[in-house]
Amino acid sequence: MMKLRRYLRGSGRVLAFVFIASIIWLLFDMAALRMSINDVNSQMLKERVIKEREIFKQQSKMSQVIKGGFGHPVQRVIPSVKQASNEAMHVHDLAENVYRGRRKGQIITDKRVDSKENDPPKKLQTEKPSKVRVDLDINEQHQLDSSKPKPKPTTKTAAKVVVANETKLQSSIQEGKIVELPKKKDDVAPKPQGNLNIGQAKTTAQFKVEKEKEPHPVKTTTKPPIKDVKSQVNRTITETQVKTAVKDEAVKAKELLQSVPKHQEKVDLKENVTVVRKEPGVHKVLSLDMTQAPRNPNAVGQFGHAVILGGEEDAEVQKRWAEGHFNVHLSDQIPLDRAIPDTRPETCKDNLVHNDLPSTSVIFCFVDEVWSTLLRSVHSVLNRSPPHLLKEIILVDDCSTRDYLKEQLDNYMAQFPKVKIVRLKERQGLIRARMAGAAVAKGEVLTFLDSHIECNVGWLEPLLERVYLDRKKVPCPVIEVISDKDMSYVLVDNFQRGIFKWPLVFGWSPLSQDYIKKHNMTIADPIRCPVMAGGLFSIDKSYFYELGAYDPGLDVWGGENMEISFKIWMCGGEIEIIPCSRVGHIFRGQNPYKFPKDRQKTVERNLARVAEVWLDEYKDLFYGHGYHHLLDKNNIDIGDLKDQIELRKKLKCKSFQWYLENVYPDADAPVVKAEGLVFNQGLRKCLTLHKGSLLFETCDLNQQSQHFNYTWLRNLQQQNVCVAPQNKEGGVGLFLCERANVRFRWNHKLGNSALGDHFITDYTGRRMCLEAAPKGDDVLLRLCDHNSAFQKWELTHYFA
Ligand code: LR7
Ligand code: MN
Repeated sequence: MMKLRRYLRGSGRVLAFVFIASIIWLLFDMAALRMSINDVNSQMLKERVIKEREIFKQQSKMSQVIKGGFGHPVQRVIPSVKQASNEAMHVHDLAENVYRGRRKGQIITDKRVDSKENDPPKKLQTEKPSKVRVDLDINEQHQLDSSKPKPKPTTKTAAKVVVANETKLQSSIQEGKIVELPKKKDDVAPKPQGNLNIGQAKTTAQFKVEKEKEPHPVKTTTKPPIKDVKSQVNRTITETQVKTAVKDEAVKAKELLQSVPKHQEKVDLKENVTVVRKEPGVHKVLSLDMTQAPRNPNAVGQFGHAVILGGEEDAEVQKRWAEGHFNVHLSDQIPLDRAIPDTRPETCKDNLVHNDLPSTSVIFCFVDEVWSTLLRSVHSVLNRSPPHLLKEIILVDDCSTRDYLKEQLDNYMAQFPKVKIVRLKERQGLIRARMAGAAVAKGEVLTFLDSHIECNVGWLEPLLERVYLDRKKVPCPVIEVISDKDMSYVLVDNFQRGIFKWPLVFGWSPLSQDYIKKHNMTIADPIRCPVMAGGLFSIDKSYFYELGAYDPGLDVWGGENMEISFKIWMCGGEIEIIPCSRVGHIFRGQNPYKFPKDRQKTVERNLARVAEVWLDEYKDLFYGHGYHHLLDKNNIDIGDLKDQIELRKKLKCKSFQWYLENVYPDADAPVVKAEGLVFNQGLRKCLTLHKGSLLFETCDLNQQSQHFNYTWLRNLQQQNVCVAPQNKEGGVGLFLCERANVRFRWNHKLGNSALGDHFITDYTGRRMCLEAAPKGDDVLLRLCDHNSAFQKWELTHYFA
């Protein structure tokens, strides 16, 4: 023992010291090694993201324009996407290998498919699918799973999630009155003006509002939400992040602006004093996108890529198609927060917007929307909107019947304090649903979106900037296509604007090259838009109410885009498409929800209301394009229009003719089908209305008595006097015109068609035609004879 002690006192101590020191050294070394591995990993991650972006840029550059149609702006096909994707795949694979050492599957390659066909595809591909599946390590972070609501978890993690308080029905709301939320200091609840009174809606609108309060942790008694998504949504833009970004970019922007002359002094003429106003600052549009480096780049549909499912999934695709009239089965597999390509024109990123833009309430109305698309819509707003501008997201549930849209949706959304859910107790249709959303909105600007969209990077500020510049501007994003079949995000053609064709059918049409040249337009400039598509736009809230919101008499779906478009333009506003703001939308071939009444009747009734209120003398163009039957009050009750007509007067709105001349000059809108002298080929004389009777005279353009109109209601008339069969037997006489009366309708077409040049009456069952008596002393109704020159008539001018 003593020996041992002595030994340790001597050389042994040194040895022990050396031994301990080397162990400590070894530990440090290992730690350092680990840190450097992490560095390498994150560096590689960055590089990977950069590479992916480059690939996307290349894809955009490679994009080509293909021929488009009236249905939607031309979709651009990316021919070499497959190749580009393969490159992306290669990058991914490399990364995969490095990260995980092995890879069991492949990433999906893609194919852009035109989404115009309505029906579920029989088969989504002809080749054998290169089905993509990446088997991930179990420990790897999850993508936001978009599949149907999952069974409620029993794990403890769910307890982390917070839920919003549900408030009970407000009595005012139950009674169909306007919802007034408690006022905060700077939170003024909207005061709907004009005609917006939900209580006045045709059906008794009863709204249940679930109002968000400050979220609080779930009590143990509270049912856990479907899924602990909070842990998965790991990228949330914080206010501070944005403020710093705004600050930095504002500094840059200021430097840029130094060369621009500033108007710092403005003279207030009323007061006759000079007021020095500080010009508000500007900054470059924020390109905030929390999905830029997605957690799982290999996920199905990531980056907006097309997905081709394996043939074995066809049955499931077909089975679930009707749930949304798009590929629901596929949508459910795509991350709720997937990345999509930044499709803005290059210059958009450098655009300056004001630092003090107004805030917006984003309003989504939905009825029986598919879970994954609804959530992807909401996440796209949360992930790509500057939080300081996003006041709230209001989900208006238009009385959906699907279970998952009730408590499960409440629970899911509870983790996002900005998301509020308004529940309508009766199906109102999207028009009144939007008004219910607007009624509770607290933002200065209302932004309406469909519930199956994906907002692209930088989408919001360019819209708000337009409203900021002029509160009467109503900006719409470019609506891009999310394929209903493969869920790919497809670019659309530039310079497209929304128009209508008769009978008030919405469509897209490109600006003419002349117009583009004349106005020196670039692809990033706002485009004046005669009619908006309807679903996606921002509008100053007070202006929306000034315009009387929507006509609350419009039911369910359809026509409201015409109404608001005519109203905006004719009453002093402007509609614009903003190319720097882009939002993808799933175009469906069919409405996936039920209409409370017949769909066609609902839509045509809405359109008739719009025509009656806004089209003036042009409304006959609407009726004349297949809607004659709407003129007959026995067929249809379009409801009371007094309020709408009064509103138009009160707002001193301009005429429809003004709209056509100034907003949509290239519209094809002749007030009559034909006009001028009515020449009879057999007699070689012209029809004349003289002292209340019809006769024939030598044709003379200067004779007003020989001038007739052939109208859109297919009447042959002079002022309000119509040429019509006297009875079903053979006489023809003159009558005061009656719009709805079938007796006054003649079919008349020029040319070579069967019975071309004839006037065929609608009045008799047999084919009876207008005929000049051979002596020229009478006008008769006779069985049609395509050879008879006395039944052939020609007007001086034909417009349609
Ligand atoms: O009764 C209803 N209640 C609702 O809440 C019917 C519909 N909705 C919801 C629905 O869930 C959806 O979110 O309203 C939204 C629009 O309905 P969709 O998606 O069935 O309409 P759509 O995209 O087929 O049709 C377009 O025209 C409509 C006419 O009323 C609306 O204006 C839609 O908003 C509009 N959509 C767009 O403008 C997107 C681009 C389409 C184009 C071109
Ligand atoms: Mn839609």
